Amino acid sequence: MCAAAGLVDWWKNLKIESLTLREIHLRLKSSFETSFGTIRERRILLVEACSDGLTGWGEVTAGEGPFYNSETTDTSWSIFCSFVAPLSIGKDIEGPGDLPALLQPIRGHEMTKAALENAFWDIESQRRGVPLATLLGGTAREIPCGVSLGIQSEPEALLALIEKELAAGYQRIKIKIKPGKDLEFIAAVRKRFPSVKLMVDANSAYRLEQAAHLKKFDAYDLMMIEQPLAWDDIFDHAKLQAGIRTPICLDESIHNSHHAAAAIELRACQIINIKLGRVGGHSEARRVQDVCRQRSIPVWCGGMLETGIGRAHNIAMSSLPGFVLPGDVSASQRYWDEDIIEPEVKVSSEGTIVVPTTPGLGYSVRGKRIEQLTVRRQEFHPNKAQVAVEGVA
Ligand code: OSB
Ligand code: MG
Repeated sequence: MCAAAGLVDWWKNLKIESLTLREIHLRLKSSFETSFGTIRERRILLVEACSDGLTGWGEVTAGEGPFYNSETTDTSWSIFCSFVAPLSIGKDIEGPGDLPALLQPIRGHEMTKAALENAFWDIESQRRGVPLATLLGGTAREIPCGVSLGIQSEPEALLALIEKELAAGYQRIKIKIKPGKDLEFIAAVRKRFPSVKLMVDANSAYRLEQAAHLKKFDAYDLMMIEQPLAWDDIFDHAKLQAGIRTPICLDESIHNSHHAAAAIELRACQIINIKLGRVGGHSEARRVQDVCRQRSIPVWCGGMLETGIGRAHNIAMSSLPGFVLPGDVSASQRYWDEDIIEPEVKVSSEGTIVVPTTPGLGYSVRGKRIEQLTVRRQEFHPNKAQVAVEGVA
């Protein structure tokens, strides 16, 4: 825990006084199947940062295995302990916007770095006494929400799920697809729900050679197809987009604003999904949003089955003006029996989440519950870390 709060002088530098990394285990209410595998038991890393008597929280959005991107819970633990904490602990920064430069020597590992930076955006928001959304440049009072539905065994099961989510108010439906689990499902959904906002997410399950097959999706008035081709590709997506009408949305391939500019200029996509972890934190996420807005490319906020901490950061980010499409940010109750924040994230009957107006995350973090869920923890303080840095530098 942090030392007691003193005078909060936001114009002064922030010192990175202590960091705590925790792994918590949390079971999803129901398993989530994508083209790369099925997820049920989540192993999630949380970063708790202290500065000026204030506490900030960030979440590492890496998966348990390297199947969405190359990061995992365990690689993130290792990179955080060996590199992120030693590079940052004890340092003075003007604000969280300085963290990307501080962590710049570490290549990749965006989700690990994002958790630290986002924790400091939480702190900065508190010490300035402004809501996190406002601090980031957000203006929306509520954000439009969609749901992401995992691959089901039969179209009937998917239709039942969609029925339920539409009744709850969600504004758009995303369904996960993979070869063999695509057209039949899309056709069934379109037939039952002729006017619903519908999109599909392939998580890199197809190859350019399957363009003729993907072109058949054009008949179903999809808002977009998300990441049909390889996780690290932009070029083939441009070739695919030239031959299909359904707009392509990139997720996995966009790690920074430079990638976004390149993908847009190459016409590899018409929409971009921004995930805070994937792009390395709020600073870069805002830049991706800027690049897209300048080029009239709509963006929306993706999800990574986050706890309330990651979800609160997603809500704040989604209030930025470029986020014009419903995102994958939905109610806590869809994921967890009990979240780790209070109150839980709730969605209105119009399918929106109200953006909090209090400083910080806008939700309180349930410390005791986190303690109960913790399976390992590591603390970092300036003096100890300097020893660790010697072996690293
Ligand atoms: O591609 O958007 C994705 C979950 C895990 C990994 C990748 C993705 C997803 C989701 C879930 O679609 C979105 C959510 O509800 O958090
Ligand atoms: Mg996706």
